[in-house]
Amino acid sequence: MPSISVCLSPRLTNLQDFTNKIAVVVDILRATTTISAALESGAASVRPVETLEECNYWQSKGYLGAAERGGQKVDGFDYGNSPFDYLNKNISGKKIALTTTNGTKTIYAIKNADQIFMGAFVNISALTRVLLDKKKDIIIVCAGWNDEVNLEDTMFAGALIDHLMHSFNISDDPAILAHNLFDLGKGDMFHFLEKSSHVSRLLKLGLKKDIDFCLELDIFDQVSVLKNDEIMSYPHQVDV
Ligand code: 3SL
Repeated sequence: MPSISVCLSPRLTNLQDFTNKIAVVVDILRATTTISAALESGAASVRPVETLEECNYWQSKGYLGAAERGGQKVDGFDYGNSPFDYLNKNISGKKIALTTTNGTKTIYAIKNADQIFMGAFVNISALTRVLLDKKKDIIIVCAGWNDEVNLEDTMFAGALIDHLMHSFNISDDPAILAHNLFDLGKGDMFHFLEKSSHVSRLLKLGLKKDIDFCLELDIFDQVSVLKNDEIMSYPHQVDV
């Protein structure tokens, strides 16, 4: 059986060997959820970039520029990091360059993985189907906040393990911890996460609607995968 393990912070990725493995990046609030929303709304791709300067560069090349710092949209860019910036918007066929505080940089912390998928509650069952089909070792990488562990990404790691555990060996303590955490909180995820640092931060910014959306299960059938430095919808790709 293939194995599934969890890396609780991008700071810990140097302890992992991603060779011949699939990485699943998770930034539930909100980057990996927002990427799914943008692709579901018809965007051609989302290019994750680390800095505002890079995002500016791609914007000057015709991409839509999307930038978030500290939970807020950065002035001078087309969009921020709310899923509602993209849902039901006229972005069909558009390429987006996105930089966020933790999510996009986490993608760059992963070296040599076979493939890098994005994880989100909004498409967890579709992602599960792809991962079951691949039958490869998986490392779920949580974006956390400023290299610290956070509750919501760990909780998602536990939920994904719950979906996969009958076909995968749980192979490390962070995976056991994540699964136990999910078990504790799954009955009412918002209530369980309410006092967590990023939920508090987003609530102060008036973004409860975003949190509720990011905790919804399976509203999309789309799966996001990184290919040639851009994130695209997996089922619509050739030769992945
Ligand atoms: O940290 C990140 O990458 C963001 O997803 C944070 S926020 O939800 O946009 O504030």
